[in-house]
Parts: sequence; structure tokens; C-alpha cells
Amino acid sequence: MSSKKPSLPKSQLAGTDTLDRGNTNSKLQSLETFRSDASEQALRTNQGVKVADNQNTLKAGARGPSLLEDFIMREKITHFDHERIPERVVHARGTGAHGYFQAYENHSALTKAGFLRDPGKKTPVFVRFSTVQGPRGSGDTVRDVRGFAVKFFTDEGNFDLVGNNIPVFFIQDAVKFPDFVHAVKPEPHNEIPTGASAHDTFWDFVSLQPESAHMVMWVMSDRAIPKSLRSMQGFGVNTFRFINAEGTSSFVKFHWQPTVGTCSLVWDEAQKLAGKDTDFHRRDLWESIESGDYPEWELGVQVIVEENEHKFDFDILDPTKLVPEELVPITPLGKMVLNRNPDNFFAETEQVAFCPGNIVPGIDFSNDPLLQGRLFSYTDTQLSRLGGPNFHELPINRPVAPFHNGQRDAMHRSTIDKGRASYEPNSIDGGWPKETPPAAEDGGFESHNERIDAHKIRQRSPSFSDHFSQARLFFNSMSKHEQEHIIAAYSFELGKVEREAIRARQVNEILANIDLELAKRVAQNLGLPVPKAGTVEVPELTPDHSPALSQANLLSGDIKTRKVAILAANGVDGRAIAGLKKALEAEGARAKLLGPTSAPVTTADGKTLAVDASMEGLPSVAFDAVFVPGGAKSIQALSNDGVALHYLLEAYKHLKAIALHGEAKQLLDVLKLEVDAGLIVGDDAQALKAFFNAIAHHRVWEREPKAKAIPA
Ligand code: HDE
Repeated sequence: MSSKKPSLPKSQLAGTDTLDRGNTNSKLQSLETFRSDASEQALRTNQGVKVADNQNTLKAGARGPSLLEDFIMREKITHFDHERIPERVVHARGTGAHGYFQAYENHSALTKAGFLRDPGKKTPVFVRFSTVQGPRGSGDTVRDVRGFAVKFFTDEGNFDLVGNNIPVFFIQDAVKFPDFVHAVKPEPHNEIPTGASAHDTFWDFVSLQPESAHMVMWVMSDRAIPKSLRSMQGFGVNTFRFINAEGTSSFVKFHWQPTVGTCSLVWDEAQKLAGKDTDFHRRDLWESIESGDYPEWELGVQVIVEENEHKFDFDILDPTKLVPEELVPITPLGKMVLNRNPDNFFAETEQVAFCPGNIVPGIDFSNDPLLQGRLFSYTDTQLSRLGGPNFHELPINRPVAPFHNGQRDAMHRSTIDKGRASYEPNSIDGGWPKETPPAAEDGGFESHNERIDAHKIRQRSPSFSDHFSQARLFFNSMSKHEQEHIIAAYSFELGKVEREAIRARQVNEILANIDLELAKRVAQNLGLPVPKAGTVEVPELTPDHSPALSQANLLSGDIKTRKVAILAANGVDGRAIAGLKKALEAEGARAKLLGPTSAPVTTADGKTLAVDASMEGLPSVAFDAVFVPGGAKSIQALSNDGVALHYLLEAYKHLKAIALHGEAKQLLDVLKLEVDAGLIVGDDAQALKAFFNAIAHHRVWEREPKAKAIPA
């Protein structure tokens, strides 16, 4: 660590200056102690010795053998040899960011948790988003659940809300988790496929485990290919409790709602992105924060008072079920803003250790058997991942609340405990540290006083036995295009399954019990016999539709954060580019200028314009929409440029908004495309309005059947 210059790098200060300095600063300060800034510092060994030569090993003669005594070389290589730590057994691929949470108002009627009672307080947070199946270096855009884990550094200790972007889970009991994970991970003999569930062991397991039916339906939906991390919803999945100062407990389901709305990629685009930009999601998050365009979510809870615990068609302790918002609306609690990128991926994003068991007074657990197992698993897994029980002392994990207790020693202990008594009671250190009785405010943690009177038993509650009705609810609640995507996803994934018996089991024993039409369509695509109606009696649900589940209803209605590619060659109409950029900026959207190469282009009126990248460098899959400005020469060049033509056809195929300005109209004939709600021709204000409107709708779904004819 540097001995001089304890100040933050400039970029950090820039990020934090936009914050009200509330208590988010205390987390900054606690990280500050550990942050190392090497600028203007001498190169030294870990023992503090200045290094004179970092180029050559100590040798017996310039061409002679290396000497063991070279402690400088040995220290450097030994450290390097041990740089890698085990990746997370699941959720290995992830990316993180700092920010803050602020409550809208005092929620003390619901909970005594301090960070939800004081609207003036900004609680620092660190968030890590992840995929589940793939290793650390796998693609961002694969079909998978996304982790959405938030660490709140509250004044009363750390609260970790370790959620996903899908509100239900594959299994009902934690004891099945290793089975599920072994099944979804790459096959054991050849470690294929990376980052994908389209293989035999996954479908073997889920087709034999009907409780997975609901979650698998979500994973086959567009939710599993989110457009960006900042546009994902998040869910606590398991049911928790809020406890207020009177000790009243209510069950709660946590929800994160992104302010930019929720939407997804299309499948072909997601697959291409996994190759063309493996880092697509983490790059977008990073760039959003660097450009000051901070991702934001609203945190809310569905509250179920204790008396209503048994008033639903399903058990609220069953993690394969959601609580339809039409039955229990979401109560908004506050807002989370991510406004600072980490300085060091390893120290922060890799070393952060979440645990659903990290809660504060005012929050408690339910008896959900999946949650109960999770409470054990997360701390346990860190022991081997982070090398011992002191991972809470790593800068990124340290609470801003002080922590003192009798725990001592072990691998990598960094606290230097001054007292003599590491036991309680003691008289030597005056009895410190002492217990704090529970209280309405700032008291010690007390578990909810739930009465339990039961037999010790290994049994699944009969109230967990319906596995199909909510899968059906989800399918019924989808718009037409979303349903088509689900059918296509089951067909694609099962098409990769080698064993026909597994394909048939999933269709006949799972899908046919959810929706016969869905089963028939998938069977047809797989060349299987027409399935018969399912044999399981599926209870009728009220409601049988939940509009809140369809992404078609979750768009923000504006074009904030959307990215537009502008395609140009020499002779382009420079004024059209300037006009579009200005209009996009006014709406909070962004544009990049792309040329045939990375060299600047000249405009029709002789100006030189720097381009952001070549068309190959930033392919159409990296954008939400494409704009082609006029300029006769530019359009002539683009008409003869296979990369440019492919760019437009691919954007069309992925149902994106395309605007052809001025002479760019000629491209319609070259590409043999017809104007539609998202393929706009013209250079007046109305054309621009139609273009923006198409972007706001995210994709031109009506085009989808036609777009199928375009080669991928
Ligand atoms: Fe996890 N999960 N999980 N999980 N999980 C882990 O903990 C586990 C479950 C989730 O960005 C591991 O630190 C069990 C549900 C996220 O660091 C591990 C069960 C939900 C992350 C673990 C579940 C999640 C993890 C691996 C079934 C959504 C990434 C590394 C009982 C609510 C956190 C680690 C990060 C990570 C166990 C099910 C979310 C092995 C046993 C349900 C977002 O402890």
C-alpha cells in the first residue's frame, strides 16, 4: 500500500461528487483505507524494498544460470503463481457496481430496519449481476437466469438481498440444489456446453422434476436473454419477513423495478452477441456509469399480513410460486442508484461475498425450505472460495457498522484485536464487547418469535404439490410474440438434446400439463408424435392472467439510454447527422457514427468527421436502432458495401427501428425491403418522430413473421 497520497483517483471523486454526501461516504472511507494509489511511487517489493532492476533475473554471468537467492524474482513469481482463486460454483460470471439506496419515506409501520425508516439517509450499496451456468469467462448474453445481488451497508450491519431476475426457482427444497446444478452445468465428460442449458443432463433432470416446470418456462422466455443489466427486474424470490417496532411480522416478497423499463434481446441477436461482444452486458453497465447515465431501480415489497398466510391458491413458502401483483400490489420503498464503477474487479466484484443470511433488525426469514438451505450454503462456499472465515474483513465486505466480538485468528486475519479477553462473560476487559437488548431502534437482533410445534419429518408439504398452474398462468399472460418465442426456445433447446426419450418426456409429461397447444407446437418442431392432453389435474387459478408478467407491459415509453448506429461513407449529409444527434441527446439516447473503416469520413460539404468505429467493429447487434443519413455519394458507396448491407438486413431481422434519410431511401430497393412501422423513410420531423416512436416500442414485433425470410 502506498505510504503517500491517500487520496482517491480523480475518476472516483468525480463519481462520488454527484452524491449527496450522506452516509455513503462512510463506505467510501472504509474502502479508502485499503485503496492503493501507485502514482509517483517507487516500485518496491512486498517488504518495502525499492527495486533497482525489474527487467533481469539475478544470474551467474549474463549468459549463466539464475540464482536462487534472487528474492525479488521469487517473490514476484510466487505471488503470480497464486493469483487465481476458485470461481463461484454457480454465478461465476458477473459484474458489479457501487451506488446508494434511499427510502422514499419512513416505512416504520412495516419494519424497524433503520435504512427503511429514514428518507434522508443514503445507504451505500454494492451490486453484483451474474449469469448462473457459465464459468468466469463465458458470454454475457447466453440464455440463463441472471443473479441480482445487492449488499446494503446499513448503519445496523450488512443486509444482503441476494436475488435473481426471475421471481421463482427450479426447486422447492435446498437439498435438491446440488442435483439441479450438476444437471445444468456442462456435461461432465466433455465440459460442453458452456453457458447453456441446451443439453441432455439439464433436460433429463427438469423433465423428471415437475416442480421445475414454472421456472423452466421463464427460462425459455425472453426474460433469460435480457437486453441489459440496467433494464432487468430483480426479485428476492424467497419469502422474507418484515418486523416493526411492535414486533408485528408480515411476509414480504422483494421486487426491483428498473426505471428504464424491462426488455430483452431476440434470440439470434443474443447468440451473435455472445461471440461478437462477450462483455456486452458488463460493458453497457460500465459505460452507463462512466457517462453519468446512472442505472436506477425502485425497490418495492408485496406485503402479506400474517393472517393472510394461507389465503392463496399456493403456499407462500413455496419458491416455485410467485404472488401475482393483481392479488398483492407492490408497495414502493425507495430507489437504488448505481453511480460508481469499481476500481479493481478482483478486489471488489470477485471478492464480494453475499449471503441471504446477512440481515438486520427489522428483517427476518420465512420457513421456505429453499431459503433455509441458502442461509447455510453461502457462508460455507466462501470458506473455500475466499480461503477461510475472515472474508468479512475484505474491504468490499466490511460493514460500515463497527464489528467486535470474540472471534479470533484463522487464515488471513487482518484485524489486530487489542483486548485480552476473547470470551464472554469476562471481567478483564470490563465485560466488553457486551450484548445489546432488542429495542425499537438500534437494538440487538432478535429472531421473530414464531411458535413451532411439529414432528421432525422429511416431507414435502402437500401445499407444494401443484407444479403446473403458475407455469400456465405465465404462458397465458404472455403476448403473442412472447408465446412464439417460448415455443421456439423449447424447440431449440430440446432439439439439442440427443436422447429422444428425454425430449418426449418434457413434451408429454411437462408441457402437455401446462398447455396442450404449446406441447403440440414443440412436438411438431421436434418431429415427435402429437401429444395427448396432460394427465395431471391442474387447479384453476384466480387470476388466470397476470398482465404484470408480460414484458410487453413493462416498457418505459421513452427512448432514454437507447443506442443508435449512424452509417456513413464519404459524401454523407453532415447536417442530418448533427440534427439526429441533437434530437437523440435531448431524449437521453445516444448515437455512434460508423464508417466503412475506422478512418474519418468527409461530408458532402467537405467537412471531416471522425467516426466512433467501423461497421465491423461495432456490429448492428450492439445497437437498438440504425439511422442512414442521405448524401448521394455515401449511399452509393453503402449500396456496394456488403458489410453495410448486412448491417441493415441484420438490424431488420432483429426487428429494430431503421430510418432511411434523404437519398438513403434507395437502399430499400437494394435490400428488397418494404416500409413498416419501424422501417421509416423520410427527412421531415414526422419521420424522426416515427423513428423515435419505433425505438420506444423496443422492437417491431409485427415484422417478425416477415423477418424470418431474412438470412441469419
Ligand atoms: Fe444461490 N448460491 N443458491 N440462489 N445465488 C450462490 O454463493 C444456493 C438461489 C444467487 O453475485 C453461491 O457466493 C443454494 C436462489 C445469486 O456473488 C452458493 C440454493 C437465488 C448468487 C449458492 C440457491 C439465488 C448466488 C455460489 C438453493 C435467487 C451470486 C457463490 C437452496 C433468490 C451472488 C456464492 C454473487 C450464489 C447456493 C438458490 C441467487 C453456492 C444452496 C433461489 C444472485 O452458496
